[in-house]
Amino acid sequence: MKTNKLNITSRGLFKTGLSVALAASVGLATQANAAGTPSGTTILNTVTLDYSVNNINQDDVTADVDFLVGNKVDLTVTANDAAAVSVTPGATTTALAFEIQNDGNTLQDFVLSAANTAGGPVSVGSTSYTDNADMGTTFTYYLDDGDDIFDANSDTLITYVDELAPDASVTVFLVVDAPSTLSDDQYAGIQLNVTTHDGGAASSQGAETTASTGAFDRTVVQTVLADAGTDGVESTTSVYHVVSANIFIAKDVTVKSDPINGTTNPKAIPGAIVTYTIIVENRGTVDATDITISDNINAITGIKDDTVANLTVNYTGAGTVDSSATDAGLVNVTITTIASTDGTDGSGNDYLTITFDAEIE
Ligand SMILES: [Ca+2]
Ligand SMILES: [Ca+2]
Ligand SMILES: [Ca+2]
Ligand SMILES: [Ca+2]
Repeated sequence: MKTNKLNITSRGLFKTGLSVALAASVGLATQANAAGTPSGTTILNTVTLDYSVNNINQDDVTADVDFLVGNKVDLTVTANDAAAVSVTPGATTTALAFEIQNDGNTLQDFVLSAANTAGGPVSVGSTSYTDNADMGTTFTYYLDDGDDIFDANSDTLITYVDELAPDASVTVFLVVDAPSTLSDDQYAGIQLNVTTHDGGAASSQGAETTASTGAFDRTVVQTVLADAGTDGVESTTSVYHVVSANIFIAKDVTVKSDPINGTTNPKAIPGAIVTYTIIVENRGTVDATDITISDNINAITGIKDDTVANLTVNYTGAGTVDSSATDAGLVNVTITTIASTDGTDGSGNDYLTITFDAEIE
């Protein structure tokens, strides 16, 4: 006859009454399925030998052996965003979301690091993009408070995930500055690296978890790195999509009249009236707001002071246009909004022209 016993060290659960053990073990059994038997569990096996002498049954003889279940390290790191995350140049609080799951059978700490990906294809989920930009290099991480929404006030700034139980997972946000030099429609990939560390103490980062070397020792909790690459490190990528206004501006000049030729083939001689034309268009994917266009005509050598006239703004888009020629020398045009590109250059609600006249000195 042979019996097997399962004792879990540091837990009194299975030593308590049957009804209590059954009720409590439902949740435990579900939780323990994927990761397997928790590390540190003592598995005790007793062999029993029954025999007789001269047909008289003798006392059973037994022998025990036990061993400790080892630490099988495994983890999964996934990007939570379904597609590239839009970011504005200069933004400092745009987050990427990741899920970190402890697939091992031991409570662990998981240390976070990240880097920009350097060109080429980069994916978030099943969507691939071409990396052609970099974000900043200072990465910060936040542990989500459970609502799956990044909020620097309610989520917790961390450098590692502390004490993640077997089969448990957490949502972590990565935040990095978007340089102001980024331009519309660029993509910047980020690789998040998660390194397995010992749980150590709560609120304290344990040492990096390493594989046990040498022969099996049934009295020691030995460690095997069971993740891909057997290094205790898993990584994944996510992607920022830079979205911005892309303001095109150009300036041109024609001669309207001169004192000799009038308006017939006039030339740019002293006393002539010139017409300046300024073209502005938003060729980017996001509205531009609070636009101010200023042109200090009185500061131009060769143009007579205070001769600006016929200031005209042609704009069919939404938003307020305010224009003035203060002291007839300083052209100021302010516009509340220029819409994102309509895909056609030189026309549309994303396009405006400013014209005004001035006299050559
Ligand atoms: Ca890059
Ligand atoms: Ca949150
Ligand atoms: Ca810890
Ligand atoms: Ca257009």
